[in-house]
Amino acid sequence: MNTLALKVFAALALILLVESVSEDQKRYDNYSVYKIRHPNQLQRQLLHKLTKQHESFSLWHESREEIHLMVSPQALPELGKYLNKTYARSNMFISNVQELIDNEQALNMKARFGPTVNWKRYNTLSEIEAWLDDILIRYPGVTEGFILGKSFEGRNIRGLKISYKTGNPGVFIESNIHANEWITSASATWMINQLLSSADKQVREMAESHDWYIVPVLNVDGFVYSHEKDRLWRKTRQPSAISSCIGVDPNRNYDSYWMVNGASNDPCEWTYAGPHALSEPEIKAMSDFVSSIKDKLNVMLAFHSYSQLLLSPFGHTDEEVPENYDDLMQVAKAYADAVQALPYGTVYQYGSSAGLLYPASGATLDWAYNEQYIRISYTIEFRDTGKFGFVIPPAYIIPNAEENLIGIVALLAEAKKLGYLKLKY
Ligand code: 0X9
Ligand code: ZN
Repeated sequence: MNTLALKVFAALALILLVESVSEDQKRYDNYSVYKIRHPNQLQRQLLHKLTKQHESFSLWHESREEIHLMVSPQALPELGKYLNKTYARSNMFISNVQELIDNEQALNMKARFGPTVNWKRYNTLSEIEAWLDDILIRYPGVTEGFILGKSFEGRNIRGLKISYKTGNPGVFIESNIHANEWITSASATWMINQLLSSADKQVREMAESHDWYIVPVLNVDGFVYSHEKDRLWRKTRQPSAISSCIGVDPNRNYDSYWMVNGASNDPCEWTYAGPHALSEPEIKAMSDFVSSIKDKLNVMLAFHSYSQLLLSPFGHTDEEVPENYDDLMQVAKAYADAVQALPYGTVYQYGSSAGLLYPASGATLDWAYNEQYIRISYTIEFRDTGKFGFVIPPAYIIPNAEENLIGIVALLAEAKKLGYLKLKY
């Protein structure tokens, strides 16, 4: 074959590959995302009513300052009516969600011919697992694989323990509990690599003086579904007995103030808490595993995206704060300052989950704090603040992971200073 024929053949093969992947995937053609700034009580209430139409509207983000709302093209006139009626201040920041998804997929296809995990594209679950196997072979003395349990669809939920010596304080990292937050597992795997191979003095020191338990993808079924069928899928994949809508928000399913606040009993909603606490096998598995080693755990970090926030307990109420709230804020400040001091200059806000973001109960950080006595417990909402949202291009993986690793160095140093990293019993 001559070179031209070869090029044509390669191009055709790529097109076929892209098409076979995108075949029967949910499409978001001309879905747009709007920012509504400083919504008042009435604007918020009416907006929540709108979002009951699940096919047309979905809430990407909600805080005191801003709401991000994805709208189908068919529902644009209705959004227009809402904006006129309520005088809400808004602007569109994504005009076509499908375009972002297509760009991401094209990049994934192009980079697929390189090494499997190089953080230049988003990896699938099987690629992440193959990479974990390789890590276990390359670092036999200090790594150990563990299995949390099985997902609803029967997949193993895998984790990696890194330990350089005995008697270290324990740090647990839970990542990709929300299926569509791909930057979380991409960053967690990058951090694993750094903990094992970085030559940076402060990273080495941190890596070797803690025991790490890292679960890069907790919601494995949802993650696979988000790769194969619907890029924006958030929940688990367990069907409901009372509705045709599938899945539970796993970050409302922990057994701590379950369904008390900011959680829905409607299986069609993004924040559906499930029929009962721990109804999701993934959360039951996590709960059993963490309970079994809670005496060794001093820190819990739950990776999410997006909004650039470091959130502390409580999430179930904004009417009280934990007894060590001042310490939690001091540790959070150390993290945010360290992140901002890097050349990227990324700004993270910090505060209690319910105060800074919104009340929501049954989430990992609260359960770890309230039920497992892990006194340093946070949710980290990674980049960005509303340019790409969940579909953040892979070029941001390394900057995001880099700054968060340095943030965690500072976070742990401050927690140590305050006496939180001593052996618990
Ligand atoms: O709502 C969530 O579960 C988290 N945000 S996300 O956009 N990644 O879904 C935030 C959880 C923080 N906890 C509370 N607000 N309670
Ligand atoms: Zn999340």
